This record gives sequence, C-alpha cells and structure tokens, in this order.
Amino acid sequence: MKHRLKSILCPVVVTAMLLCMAVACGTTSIEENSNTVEEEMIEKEPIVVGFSQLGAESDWRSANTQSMKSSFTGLDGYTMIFDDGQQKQANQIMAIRKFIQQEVDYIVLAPVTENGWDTVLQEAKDANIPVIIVDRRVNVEDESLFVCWIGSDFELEAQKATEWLHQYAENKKIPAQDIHIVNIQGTLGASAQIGRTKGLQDAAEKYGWDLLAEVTGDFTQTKGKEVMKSLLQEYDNINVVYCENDNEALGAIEALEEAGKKVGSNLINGEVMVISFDGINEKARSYVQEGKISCIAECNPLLGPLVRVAIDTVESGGVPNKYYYVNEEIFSANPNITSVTVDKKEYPVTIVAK
Ligand code: GYE
Repeated sequence: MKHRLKSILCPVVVTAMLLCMAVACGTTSIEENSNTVEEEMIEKEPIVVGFSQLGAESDWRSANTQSMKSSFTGLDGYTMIFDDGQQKQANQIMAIRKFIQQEVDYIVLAPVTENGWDTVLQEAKDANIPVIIVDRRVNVEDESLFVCWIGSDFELEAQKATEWLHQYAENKKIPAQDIHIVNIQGTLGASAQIGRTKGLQDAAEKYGWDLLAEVTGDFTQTKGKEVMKSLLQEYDNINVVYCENDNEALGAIEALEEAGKKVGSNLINGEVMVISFDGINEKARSYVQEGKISCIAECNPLLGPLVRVAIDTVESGGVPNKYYYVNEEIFSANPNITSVTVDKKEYPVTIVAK
C-alpha cells in the first residue's frame, strides 16, 4: 500500500501488444506509442486509511462512524480499515500498531481519552505514516506526532449552554443560589468531558450557582439513568440536570420520570430542567420540541468529509490547518432567548418549533 502506482498489465504483455499494433497499423514509432499506452495502463492504488474509533457508546458516535465509513468507501480511490476500540485505550494502541504493520497510508484516531499517546504516535511517525486526530484530542509533548486535529470546541459548547441557563434564570428572576445543579459527566479524561465540565464549573463560580455533584455517566443512556437514580436518592433539591451528552439525558429523564418528577424548564413550579449536548439523537431532538430538554448545545459528528479534505491536502503536498473546529448551533424551544454571548461573540439560538 506504500507504493501506490501499479501497472495493470505486465511490461512484457504491453510491449508485445504494442509491437502487434505498430506492425498492424504501420504507424509512428513503437517508443512513442509505448509511453502513451503504458500511461493509460497505469492505475492508482487506493489510499488506505486505518481508522481507530474509540467505541460505540452513543448516537453521536454511530453518526461519526457512519460519516467516516461513507467518506472512505473503497469506490473512489480511498479505502478504510475500521477498528472499534470498545472504550479501551489499550485496544486503540493495538489497532494503531496493526495499522503500522499493514503499512496503511494514513492513520485516523478518535482517542478515548487525551493522555498516553506519545509512544504509539511516535511509532507511526517513525514508520512515516501521517496521523490525523478527530473528535477528542491527544495530549502529547511533541505536536508534530500528528498532522492535524478536526473536531469541536467542547468548552465553547458548554459556555453556550451555561449562558443560556444564565439568561433563563435572569429572565425568570431566579436567584443564583436557588439553581441546584448536578452534572452527569462524560467519560472522564475525554476532551468532551473536560471541556463541558470546565464550562459548567466556570459558570457556576461566576454566577454563584449551587453545583451539587459531578458524577460520570460514561456518555451512555444506561449509566445516565443509573447515576440519576442515585443522585435523586442523595439530593432532594436538584432542579437542573446538566448531561454531557444526549444519551445520558435520555437515561436521566427516564430516572426522573420514574421518580415522579416533572421534566421541564418551569423551575418555579418544581420542574427539573435538563440541559444536554449533541443534538443528533431523534428522541432527544423531539424532547427539545416538547420542552423536556430545555436546550441542547450541538456537537457535530460529521467529520468524514473534513478528514478527506485534510488527506487530499497532504496528498497534494500541502499542510492542513493544525486545528480545525466545526461549526455548531444551540437548540431550544424557548422563544425568549434568541442568542447567547460568549467572549463578546453572539451566537444565535435555533428555536425549534413546538
Ligand atoms: O458528545 C458523545 C460521545 O467526543 C464529542 O462522545 C464526542 C462525545 C459526544 O459519546 O455523545
């Protein structure tokens, strides 16, 4: 796979064919014909991309995998070897080593957590295989170990969501100390968890909200439900549940409803507000319309085409941007908050019709 130009026909056959043609037609020199025909006979081997995906924990992840697979189908000069790391970094490291042995042309890594990639990425570099990081980030000493990173600004997503909550509380004149939040975090050590947790902690400190607890729900619906159940046993005053993805939110809503709570944004009337991230799951989107999820900060999983652009840039001798952020929206059914401002920049809220 390292030598991507191959002849369909061996030179002996080509020469024999050319001789016959030249003799039959009695035309120009064999040399001249030989070049043209041989060029036509040369075909490009596909570019092989080894993709180490971290797992299949959420709808976001499935959409991300799908986006990658449909960008490297094997039909138009790109093909992909897919490996599911099942949430374990050790599996992802093994997959990368296998890709190196297989001499793939590019390695794409969606890392489960940020730390511990230096050694294996150095191995890829030593083998001259360019590495592209997608979605979450890697925390490495030497940034030349990867060509570029493509993904979301997780902290910005959190800032948008928390600004939305702040405006909501201001509009309803709810004092900051009456906002009692629990955070169902994502996989600990994953960039999406780190950014979304930081955004909430900063806002809680800035506005004086009561951040009761932070517990991981591993980005899954099952764990989200389990964690919500035990939080409800521990605290009787929770009125905001901040879920670091939609699957956790769906689980948390199940637990809240089973405990007889009403989910919604009317905190004054005792409803429990749910805030979440992603916006790819159909049910979560319909919950926004119904007001069961008060707002979702979007996280865009469609990274496949962008990875292709990065590879094409490298193929044509260029250097892709080191960090490429995808654009993301914020969704809510509340018509009164039309935009949120973060670092003096205004982001419009997409108001979904009820
Ligand atoms: O938000 C969550 C997924 O890293 C952005 O991981 C990704 C997150 C996404 O499991 O649903």
